[in-house]
Amino acid sequence: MTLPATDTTPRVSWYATDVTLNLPAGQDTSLGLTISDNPSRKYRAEIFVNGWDMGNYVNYVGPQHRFPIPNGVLNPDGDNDIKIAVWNLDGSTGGLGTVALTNYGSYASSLTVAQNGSPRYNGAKYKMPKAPGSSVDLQVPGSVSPGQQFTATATVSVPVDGAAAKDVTAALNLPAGWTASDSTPASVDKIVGGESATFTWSITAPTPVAKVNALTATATMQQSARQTTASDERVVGAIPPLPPAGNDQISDLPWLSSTNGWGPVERDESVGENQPNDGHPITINGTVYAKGLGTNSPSDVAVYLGGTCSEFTATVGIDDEKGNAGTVTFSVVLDGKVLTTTATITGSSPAVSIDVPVTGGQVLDLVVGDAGDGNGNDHGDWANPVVTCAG
Ligand SMILES: [Ca+2]
Ligand SMILES: [Ca+2]
Repeated sequence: MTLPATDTTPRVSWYATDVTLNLPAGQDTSLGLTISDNPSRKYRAEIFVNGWDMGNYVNYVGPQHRFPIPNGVLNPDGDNDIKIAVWNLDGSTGGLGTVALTNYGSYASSLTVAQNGSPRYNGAKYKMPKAPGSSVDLQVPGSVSPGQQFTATATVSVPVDGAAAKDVTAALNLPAGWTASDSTPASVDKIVGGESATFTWSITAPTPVAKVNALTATATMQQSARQTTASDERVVGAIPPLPPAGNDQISDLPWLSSTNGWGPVERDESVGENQPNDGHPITINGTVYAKGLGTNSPSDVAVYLGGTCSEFTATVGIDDEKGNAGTVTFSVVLDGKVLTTTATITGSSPAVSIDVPVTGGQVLDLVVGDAGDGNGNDHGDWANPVVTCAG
């Protein structure tokens, strides 16, 4: 087997050869294709035999240098077409190296294997899809508040070489509870190639509004005497409600998210066991607190402040339900920035007061860490965690 040349230019090169075999009848002979080269040369190769992809060779990595070619792919008594696509990874050390057919051995056998023709190229299957005759671009806010009213626009465009669109209308598909005005305009007589038209709606989000809302605009038109459509979908998120004006207990507010090391974070009770609502009154060193969060490290409660709050205060410690056991740290994080972290607090530590400004912050995270020694007995309590907000 010979190669015409070694081409080291940085591109894909195809190496092709025909091999006529006349292997002895009545024997099962196994052949493979072996590529050998200096591993400092940087290229990859895809190996095809009789149209079948036999594998990918990476000269500078290996480890595979031998690619068996099963009978049924290889024709032992006739012509074989071997093609190797090589792409060089730099401008000087490309391939291809030495390529050889290797005999793995012959065994007397009555076995005969039928040839399996590879699938031919299917021009219809792989042809480029037809360019769409029109497109829609829907514009809506990324997220909205409950009950918020906003304007949505859908721009319908016809490509430069597209057929003119006539009698164009546009409709919105909204999630349950959302309402929209009729479109302005109600319809457009004609959009010629290279032009566009914009439809607008006044939309009102429901109260409450779901976290994820898919809105779709679909334009319907006549193009080349046929009715065609084009559409665009956008996802609108929800802005959580702002904390009410005054001093708000975190356990009375909705949370953006919460994570906990043992069951869920509990509201106004200790974490207890790993089921919801199985805790006890929050108690730190004999003092009982009616309000607060019962956690087990590692824990994180995220609350939306929306830039309307000024101060966060809390009293923290390990709940008495674990005696003197447990070691934790408490951190207050505002928009990803740590405002304060306590020293390690143990089950016998006194309660610790936290008081930090949160002015202008959007998202508050109350984080309980395991103090580096695992989370056994780490029943951290946030007693009276309060944000002071303008509403
Ligand atoms: Ca629990
Ligand atoms: Ca711990």
